[in-house]
Amino acid sequence: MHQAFVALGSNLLDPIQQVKNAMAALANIPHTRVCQVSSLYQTAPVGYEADQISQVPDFINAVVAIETDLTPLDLLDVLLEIENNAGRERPYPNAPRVLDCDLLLYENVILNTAKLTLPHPRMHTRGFVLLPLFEIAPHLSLVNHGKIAELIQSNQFSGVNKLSA
Ligand code: PH2
Ligand code: MG
Ligand code: MG
Repeated sequence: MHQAFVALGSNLLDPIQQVKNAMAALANIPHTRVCQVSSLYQTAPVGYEADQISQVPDFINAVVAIETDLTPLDLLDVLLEIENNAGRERPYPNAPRVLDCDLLLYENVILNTAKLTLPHPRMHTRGFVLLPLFEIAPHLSLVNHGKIAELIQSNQFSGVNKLSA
């Protein structure tokens, strides 16, 4: 079995329920088991223009640790299927979404293909990924960016709030 981490995000149509449904869907992937789930976090939108941001709903984000016998690309296909089953549409880049399932890490695999980049290329900059990831894997280091604990320390991320269970 191979350890992997998946980031979940939603900012449309009952995001808390969407993320909970996605956690259940991950537990049903063949040849895969869920090891740990983070809390849910309410997070301010990241990566939008200043004039857009007031129109973008907050996200619910979480991170899940899994073990799987699937290859990274097979796992990615299943994650996209879970997004599609949730009703994911892609009308324009970064459109509000019912569900985003991003493969963050797969063991220490480094991959740069058109379909999949590992580790996820932006994860080290994103509080909405690093804070839930730190909750379930506090000792983790990223190949090119060092300890996630130090990334969190040095970035002082704001707008990431853990929801009480
Ligand atoms: N996902 C994005 C862009 N910005 N911001 C937050 N807070 N949470 C996300 O999941 C998110 C985002 C692209 O996938
Ligand atoms: Mg994403
Ligand atoms: Mg995605």
